[in-house]
Amino acid sequence: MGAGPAGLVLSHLLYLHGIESIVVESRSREYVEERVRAGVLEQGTVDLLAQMGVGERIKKEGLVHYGIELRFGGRGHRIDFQDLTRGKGITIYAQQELLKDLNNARMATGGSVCFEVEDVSIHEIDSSRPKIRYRKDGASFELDCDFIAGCDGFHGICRPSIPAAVLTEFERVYPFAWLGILADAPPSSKELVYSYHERGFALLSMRTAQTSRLYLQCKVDDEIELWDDERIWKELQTRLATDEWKLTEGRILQKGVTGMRSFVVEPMQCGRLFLAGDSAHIVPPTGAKGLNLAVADAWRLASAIENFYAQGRRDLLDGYSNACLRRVWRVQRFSWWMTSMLHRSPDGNSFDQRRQVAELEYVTSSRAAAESLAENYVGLPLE
Ligand code: RFL
Ligand code: PHB
Repeated sequence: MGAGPAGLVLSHLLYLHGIESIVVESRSREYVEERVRAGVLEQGTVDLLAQMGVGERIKKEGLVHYGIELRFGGRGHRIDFQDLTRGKGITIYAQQELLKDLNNARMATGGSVCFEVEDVSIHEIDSSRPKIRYRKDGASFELDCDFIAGCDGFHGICRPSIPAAVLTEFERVYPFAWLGILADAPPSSKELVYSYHERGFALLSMRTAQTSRLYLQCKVDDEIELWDDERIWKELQTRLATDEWKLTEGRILQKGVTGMRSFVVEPMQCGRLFLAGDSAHIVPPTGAKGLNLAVADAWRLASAIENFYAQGRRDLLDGYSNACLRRVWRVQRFSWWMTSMLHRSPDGNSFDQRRQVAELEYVTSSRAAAESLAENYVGLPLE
């Protein structure tokens, strides 16, 4: 269920193992392939995609970075991933480009991705023959499955289809949001810049050599209409300013406000339904982890299903949730930590602000602290 990163990676991995799957998606292919979302791929994600035969365009067009900058007090401090992680890096590549690559790979190998379905529901997940029902073009369909993978994102129907008594939810909603823009302007920095400022957090990222992606901390209930282009650039200029550096402005191509939350549901499975990606967990975007975590779940689920068919083993399926959750909670911790270090909380006081600056000074001056950030940012190994 769901043709996002989790669903498409899982479906293609299953194909490579010789296992048939059908992806059911409520949106159109165009919508999924145009929606602007993530942009940072961990080294392990890039390596996995290359092994799957989906890495060609990423290798050609992706921007490989070996560090990020933390900016505060009007000065930048580089975190050197190459040095701190023995040569690892990240790749900037838009999520919607990855989805195009994955859809093309599924189509080229006879895969079945069914877009624009309606009234999707799942049934009998406790039986050995769970079912998916949906309508498309006015006709009703029922899929008889061995397994259902709930890859339908945070607002999907799979998680709510599990009896509430089975699930425990863990959640934190942050008292601020991100305003994100895509701009027709060459990136003003070679690497990502995470800036802590008294007016709030700002992030400079990019998509290509001609396109910048920038974010500003804003209020949770800020309507996008409040932010005309002039105000956005003025605020970015202020929050990212240093003495000798200049932010290049350009036409704003797209803008939107996103809320920030940390969320985990346990367990990530019930009977023959397995949740993967945002359907089971959400991280605030400050650590750039959501897509990568979705891919890690999909990889683990594919290997558990493969072991079931090839060797009759059930242990990896039974242990799926526990194995995923170990990584999920580590990534939750890192994403929460990056978020709390870099944002101005409306609930915070002067003590919190001094503590944040002390934390930033520690991370940018202690090798041990910088190593911890770098190790998590480039991504923990897929074990
Ligand atoms: P998705 O991508 O939400 O895909 C779920 C799919 O399921 C479909 N669907 C249904 N299909 C059938 N039936 C239903 N009832 C359905 N209900 C929903 C949806 O249409 C959709 O196509 O989940 P998935 O695969 O788990 O992937 C998760 C990632 O998309 C997400 O975590 C990232 O985008 C988060 N994220 C980032 N992650 C990173 O790793 N690095 C980043 O730099 C990064 N930046 C970001 C982000 C997310 C952002 N926003 C907008 C939330 C930046 C932003 C601003
Ligand atoms: C992005 O480029 O969209 C991006 C980069 C880093 C983040 C979040 C989003 O932490």
